[in-house]
Amino acid sequence: MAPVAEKTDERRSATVSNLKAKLLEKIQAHRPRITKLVKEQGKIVIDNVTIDQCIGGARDVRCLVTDISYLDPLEGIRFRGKTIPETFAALPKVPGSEYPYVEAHWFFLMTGDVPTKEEALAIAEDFKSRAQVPQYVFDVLRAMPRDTHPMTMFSAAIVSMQRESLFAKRYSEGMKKTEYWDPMYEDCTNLMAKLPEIAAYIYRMKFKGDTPIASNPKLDLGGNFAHMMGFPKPYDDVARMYFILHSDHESGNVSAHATHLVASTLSDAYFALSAGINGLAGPLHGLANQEVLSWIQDVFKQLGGKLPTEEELKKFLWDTLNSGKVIPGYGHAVLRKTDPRYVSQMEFCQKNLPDYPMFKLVNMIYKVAPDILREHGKAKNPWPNVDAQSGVIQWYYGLTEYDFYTVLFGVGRALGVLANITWDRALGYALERPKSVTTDMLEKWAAEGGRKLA
Ligand code: NMX
Ligand code: MLT
Repeated sequence: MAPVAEKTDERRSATVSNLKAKLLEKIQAHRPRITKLVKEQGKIVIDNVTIDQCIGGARDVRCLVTDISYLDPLEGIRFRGKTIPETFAALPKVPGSEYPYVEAHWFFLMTGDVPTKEEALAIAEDFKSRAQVPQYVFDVLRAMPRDTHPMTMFSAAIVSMQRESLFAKRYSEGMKKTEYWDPMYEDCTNLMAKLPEIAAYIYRMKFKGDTPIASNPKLDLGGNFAHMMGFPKPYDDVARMYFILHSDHESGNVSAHATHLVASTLSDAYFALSAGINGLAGPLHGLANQEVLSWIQDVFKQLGGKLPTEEELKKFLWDTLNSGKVIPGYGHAVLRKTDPRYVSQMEFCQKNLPDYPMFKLVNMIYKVAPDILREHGKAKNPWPNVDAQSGVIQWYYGLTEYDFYTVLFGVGRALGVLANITWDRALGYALERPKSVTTDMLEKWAAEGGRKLA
């Protein structure tokens, strides 16, 4: 039986949904595995670090743990052991929709168990009871210059709610380490429930003449998001697909890592997620999806609005590379094949918008870009990533303000990183603090053929 101190203190969520009780069971079963690994097997070597990894962004160094997703370079992402098609097939679907409840994916990422439809609906109810965004968040957003980037607004809105943190409150009152996960879970769930409305508010305020649409509590998260954005069906399914696809990509990507790093100081979820969103806002990470769209628009502009020939496209790609820019949406730090998230969206396009010129152009790029990148000889992975395809779908359904695309990525990414930091606190993961060295040291160790390990 759970010790009294571990009983969940937010009765509301325990009564509405069984997720928290399940999570506690899972946490209690998992803790002894971590204790054993650290105490009995802690000195077993699992990796070593070379000078180019030290200078080159720690690529491929195994020094983070997560059980929520794993990224195989050749296969792509698995959420809790399931591929993308397996995940979509397993999770309960919203009636009349081809895609699952986002709320079901939250349950799945948190616990590793596929929820029943009733469990998914209970999460949807729980989210609704937490969804009201404080008025001061809207006031903060309205006080910002209207030309502020939507990612800046999104990050500011998140951090502005830090005063709501139950984790910070409970920590200042003095709580046991074994209890940390509980208010962290509460903060993460409260945040996740509010993010869709915050994102939609930013969109409508900034791009739709300041005409926010009130939430419809009868709808699931994806359906309500589409409603608040002002887009008719099937945008609800686009939202569900998009949020699930972008949810998690193991722990080393910048948004997940930044969230984890900040949370490792026992900063609360509001500080941590805002940091992760700031990382996502970089063009080498989540902002690439807006870059892809502006780049594709340039292709059309330069060619007078028509589809290019293969030769014209090849020249455009080479011009991009020769001007010192990257081909946005191509390459990856881990993947060494076409991103299955790209494939999943490609299949959606083939079914729903097969003749759309922009989709045709994306396919043409897919045909020529890998060979060009190989010939260029720099990128280790010449294949497309998630961002190469996602903007086209948004554009087709009327979301043409591509500055907003990374906010969509951010709402989806929150599912994974918030589940991760809940588990970080449950398993007592340490303050993250890798060791740095100087260039002199690297040169000395290089001359000696390697650093002498004790
Ligand atoms: N176009 C041109 N050059 C590239 C590309 C590309 N798409 N991808 C990698 N390179 C270059 C890279 O700039 C580097 O050049 P240099 O040696 O001059 O610094 C070289 O190839 C080696 O880089 P890699 O080891 O292949 O890639 P890395 O792990 O450093 O970076 C990305 C991964 C994703 C940042 C990189 O492939 C890239 O910049 N891609 C374009 C931007 C993009 O699509 N980002 C989105 C990633 C997914 N996401 O959503 O986060
Ligand atoms: C992601 O989804 O986070 C990106 O593909 C980047 C990464 O995994 O490094």
